[in-house]
Amino acid sequence: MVAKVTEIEQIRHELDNDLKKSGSSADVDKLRSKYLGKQGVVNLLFRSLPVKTNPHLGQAINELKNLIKDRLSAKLTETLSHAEQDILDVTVPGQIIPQGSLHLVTQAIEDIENIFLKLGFARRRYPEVETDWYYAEGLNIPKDHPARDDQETFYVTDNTVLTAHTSNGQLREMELKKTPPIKMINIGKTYRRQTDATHTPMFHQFEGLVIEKGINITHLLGVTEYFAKSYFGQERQTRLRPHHFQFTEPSFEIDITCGVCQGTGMVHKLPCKVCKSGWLELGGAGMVHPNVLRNGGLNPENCSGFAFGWGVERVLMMKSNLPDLRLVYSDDIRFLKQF
Ligand code: FA5
Repeated sequence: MVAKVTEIEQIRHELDNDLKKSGSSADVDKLRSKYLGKQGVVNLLFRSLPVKTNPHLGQAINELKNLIKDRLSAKLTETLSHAEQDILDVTVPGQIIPQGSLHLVTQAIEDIENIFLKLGFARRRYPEVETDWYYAEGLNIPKDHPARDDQETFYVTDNTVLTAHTSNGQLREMELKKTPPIKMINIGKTYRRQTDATHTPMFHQFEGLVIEKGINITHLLGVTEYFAKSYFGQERQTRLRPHHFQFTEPSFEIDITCGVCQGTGMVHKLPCKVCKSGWLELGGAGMVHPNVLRNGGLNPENCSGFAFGWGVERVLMMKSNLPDLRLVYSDDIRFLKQF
């Protein structure tokens, strides 16, 4: 028994020395067969025990076996991590990581925002899930009005919707500021149950609102002209067409000259395929209805205002001559990386 214990001690000692000398995974493999192989040190030790052996001795050899296993795996990990360092070649060219960019709609929003900031407008964001009052009733759109057509509007509950326009921001801005002057540009997401080449179910609008004593249509024209020339180019012109909105009186559609035919309606003596008439529709606008001013807590006797609401994706489409608006929200990287 004492002889065997001394032998175990010697084996441990020998293992220490062997491990110190080994430096590669091949060395560790050799040690594994030396100590743990069929004809290895541990098995020979087991076989050399007397038949009715002392159980304590068997236990001591098992502990030795586990110790050898642990030490060998630790050594293997150590040699592998050294090997990895050995093959690190710092002269190999680095991997080129593809670089992303801002989405084209985000870029358009930033461009639009910057144009209006230069004119002194304050950038606003108002709720996308809105109550009936801000979205319709307070904007002079009564319950039975066709503008509430639920074919187009996404209802959340009977009294709340996903906003189909950013005009809800008009009343919210009046409530926030309480008194004129008001000069805001509200850019936000809007939702309608529509989808085709010029419509997407989610799109963005930018809504301008200017209220002060003496504001009239010429101010609306000036801002419209400034935006059109800044965003599309100095050669572009705008015009007003009579229209109807419940929350403005009078109301207009604003058109801008087509960038392809420069407003002539003709390209190489043929009708322009983009606009057909020389003009493209920019969006709705008008003088804020007195009822809306009152609903926002203002007195129409003391102030007046204009408002407009235009589509971000539409102006982007017009500027970049996009054939189909749905491309903007596709995940086609070949299209997106052009911007
Ligand atoms: C309105 O939404 C009015 N609230 C605009 C307004 C504001 C008028 C303030 C007067 C005063 P309209 O429904 O025409 O108007 O939409 C405005 C613009 O949103 C359109 O000219 C178009 O550019 C864009 N638009 C409308 N529906 C979609 C859609 N499904 N996808 C992409 N753009 C759209």
